[in-house]
Amino acid sequence: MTHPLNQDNVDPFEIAQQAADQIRSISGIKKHDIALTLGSGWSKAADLLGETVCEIPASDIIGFSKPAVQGHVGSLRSVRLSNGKHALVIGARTHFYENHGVRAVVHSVRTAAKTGAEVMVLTNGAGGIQPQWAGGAAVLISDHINLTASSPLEGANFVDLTNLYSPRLRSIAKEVDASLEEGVYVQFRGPHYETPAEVQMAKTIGGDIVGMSTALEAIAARESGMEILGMSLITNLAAGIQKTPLSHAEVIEAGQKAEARISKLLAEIVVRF
Ligand code: 8IG
Repeated sequence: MTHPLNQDNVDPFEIAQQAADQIRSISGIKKHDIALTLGSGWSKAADLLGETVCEIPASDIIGFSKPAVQGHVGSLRSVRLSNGKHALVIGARTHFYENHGVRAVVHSVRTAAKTGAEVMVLTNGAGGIQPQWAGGAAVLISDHINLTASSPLEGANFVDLTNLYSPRLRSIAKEVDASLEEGVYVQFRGPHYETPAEVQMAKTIGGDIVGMSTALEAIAARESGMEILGMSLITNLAAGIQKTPLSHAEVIEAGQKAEARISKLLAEIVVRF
């Protein structure tokens, strides 16, 4: 874990402040109101949200490491919404399985908070445990179960996680699309997908969605005082729920098919925040 955020005497909030200062000076936008992390299948939303003020390679900003996975885009965009608010669109996610440490995983969220964002929208591609979500459903995250055995919080920092995924923001999403369903997101470490037995465990403990992101980021967003909306694109049914083996290619293809529809939905939701 030679990531700069993990070096001795480094304060991750100080690095996030420096990153936010860089974004402010490059974009010329004093305050971003909303931040969105776009996971697999959601990238097109960046174009539909509004007018792009500027696009910054994430590697130009302190603390951001290069994306490891094909299908993940590595840039930060400042977008002006039609309601005049400014959104910071994060197309560069560091996953826990990359082993850069949990500080690197949540750096984008902490940076977003330092740019002024009060709302954090976390999206992902994920596996579905509910069979009715086959074929690219977008699902609101109602709560999560963190199976990473890690936390972005350091020291005796006892942050409350009740209503972590904002009931207010979820109800705005349902005003846009009343057919949106909700589910409990279970974050596994990955990068392997689950065994069918692990999926049955996730179901038994109350999970509806399995993935490799989001929960750790949501915890950091709550610590920073942001309101959180979480949405999963179900690109595949979880192992054992679907009868065929999972493949990354299948996931990418399902994401591409759903992208225009879910991106439009997300753009319509965010402009109401
Ligand atoms: I896309 O089935 C996608 N990401 N853990 N399980 C986990 N992560 C995922 C899955 C899945 N599909």
